[in-house]
Amino acid sequence: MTRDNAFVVVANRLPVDRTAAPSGWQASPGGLVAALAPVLRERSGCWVGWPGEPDVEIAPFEFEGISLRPVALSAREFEDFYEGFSNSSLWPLYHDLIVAPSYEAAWWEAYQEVNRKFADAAAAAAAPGATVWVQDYQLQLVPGLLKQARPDVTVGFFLHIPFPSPDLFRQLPWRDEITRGLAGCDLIGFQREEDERNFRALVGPSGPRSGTFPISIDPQAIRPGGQEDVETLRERLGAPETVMLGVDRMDYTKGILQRLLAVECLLEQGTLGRVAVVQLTTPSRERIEHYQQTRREVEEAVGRINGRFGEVGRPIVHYIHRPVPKAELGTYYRAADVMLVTPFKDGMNLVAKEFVSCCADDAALVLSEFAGAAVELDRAHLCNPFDVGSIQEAITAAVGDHRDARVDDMRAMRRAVLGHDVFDWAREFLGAL
Ligand code: ADQ
Repeated sequence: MTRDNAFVVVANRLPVDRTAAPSGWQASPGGLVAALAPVLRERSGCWVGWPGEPDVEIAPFEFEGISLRPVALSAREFEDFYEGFSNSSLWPLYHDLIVAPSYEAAWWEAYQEVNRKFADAAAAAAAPGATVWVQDYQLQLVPGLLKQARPDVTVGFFLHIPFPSPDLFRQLPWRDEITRGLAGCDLIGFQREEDERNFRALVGPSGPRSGTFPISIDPQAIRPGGQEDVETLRERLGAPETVMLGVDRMDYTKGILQRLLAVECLLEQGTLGRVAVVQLTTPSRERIEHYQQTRREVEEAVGRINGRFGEVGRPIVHYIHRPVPKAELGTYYRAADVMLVTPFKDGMNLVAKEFVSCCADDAALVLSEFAGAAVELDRAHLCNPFDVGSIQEAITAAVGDHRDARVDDMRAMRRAVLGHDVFDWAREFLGAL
């Protein structure tokens, strides 16, 4: 590897997945790569990340004009660094303990080793005086390690998930090491001002420079479905009066069960009219027990609701547990009357923004006040997902809202989303850096 890249992105995953296609790789869908691809191409940049398969060494390669530098991880490293420390310690801690985090010394060891590997790969790729942009909670030690090895580079870091209050953060047995790792940044970016305030309260005025940069979507990546596809979909759902939609990774932070419980209560009361609920769920982190439990609870609720209120050939909840192609997602968004986004805590929640960019003018968004997106989408039907009654009220208001009122609110929110897309986000962060 030569030090010839003026711009380096460091992320847990490379923006590609293995496929049977001749090149062997396909682009993994995601706003981050869309936003960064132009910058990478312009500034002879490269992307450092894990290729998604354990125990394989893959040489650097080009993909669609972007230079990719794979970091090899063993199966053991993946388990302890990714499933262990990243997703069983940091993820629940940073999402305010929705489930209890586990803290294991062996996971911490692996987190340090793997962060060292990423930092070494970035140091080897960066040209003198390069800009390096490190992404997310899996790589919080990289800025410090990189700055030590390469004081000449400018290091930015963006945290895609919330940053907890100092009271919670101090639980972490390795809190000092993590703050020292982040102290290597020239700029650290957060989704919401509240996250930035939590961080500042922890590190004080002498910590690294910080800013709030709410992430957004690539509006070209998900386009609203056409009228014909939308009508076909609504027919297939039994031409209900109201189509409600949920689109999530299967994660306990997303509050999928709670929204189903709210729907169940409303069905009991008989106030919903003829309704179909579509819940599209992508499998996620399936080897972690809390994720298995979340899936069991969601599937039990789907079965119970359909058993109680569905008809043969006409369930209430249409549940899919596999990824839906982006091209189809736009049809679901366009066909939905009411979108249900009810996370207990979420850095931003791009699903809410995707929906707002694609939906009909008279559609409505039920949105958790604990999603980062609620800051900008404050004309949604906001709810407290810890209170099933509050979700019920928001759904009732969304379904019954006066058509004209909704149109104004939805158009205003769409202007906000389209007026600040993921390209603006990247430009603003890099400008500040
Ligand atoms: P996530 O927790 O993964 O991201 P989110 O922001 O909603 O959450 O992004 C999910 C993406 O996956 C969306 O683009 C969505 O279209 C797609 N997706 C979800 N379910 C799908 C399904 N069933 N089929 C197909 N596609 C599906 C983390 C943080 C968020 C933050 C983002 C970006 O947790 O808070 O907004 O990073 O910073």
